[in-house]
Amino acid sequence: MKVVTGVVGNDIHVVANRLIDLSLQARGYEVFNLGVNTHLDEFFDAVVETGAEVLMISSLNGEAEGWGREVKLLKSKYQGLDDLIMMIGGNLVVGSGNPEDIVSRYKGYGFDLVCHQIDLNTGLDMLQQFIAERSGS
Ligand code: B12
Repeated sequence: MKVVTGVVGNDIHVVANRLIDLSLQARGYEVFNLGVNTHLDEFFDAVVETGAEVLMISSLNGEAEGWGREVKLLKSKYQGLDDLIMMIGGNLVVGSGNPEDIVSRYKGYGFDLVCHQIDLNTGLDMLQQFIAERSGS
């Protein structure tokens, strides 16, 4: 399964991005890593170009909160992304907030899986479970 990943916005925190790349590969995914400082439209362009089934975005400095609001509008401009699995993780706000509120806000932005301050392997297990449930196995 193909995954496009990267760190959204003007966010230069690279360590988690490298770990995500390696961990996804270790689990058998084909990874297209756009790295840090990636703007939202670049993610969707890469999904279309590669035919990826999963878009996995990181935010460490919290600026995804601003970008998130544009996700639905931007996604609607591309054809054929209805089945794209949208996942986001890292530090999803600037400062702190109620984790339940943060998850429901990002689900409202159009993300299927929201991993606010959740360990990477737990998040990747959630993805695997989501894929299995969706395919009915
Ligand atoms: C190293 C670091 C830096 C380095 C980055 C070097 C580099 N090129 O990577 C430097 C010094 C440059 C830096 C700069 C800044 N930083 Co900084 N930085 C850190 C620090 C200390 C460690 C980050 C790290 O690498 N951790 C190791 C990795 C492995 O862990 P992680 O990033 O937490 O990722 C884990 C999970 O979040 C998860 N994960 C991440 N993404 C995803 C995605 C999915 C889908 C899933 C499932 C899981 C997942 O997986 C990882 C492993 O479990 C953290 C504080 C901390 N202790 O975490 C602050 C921190 C991230 N930085 C912070 C800030 C504010 C900044 C600056 C804005 C500071 C400033 N005023 O200039 C700038 C940002 C500049 C920019 N344009 O982005 C804040 C963000 C706060 C927030 N969101 O509210 C933090 C949390 C510090 C703090 N407590 O305030 N930083």
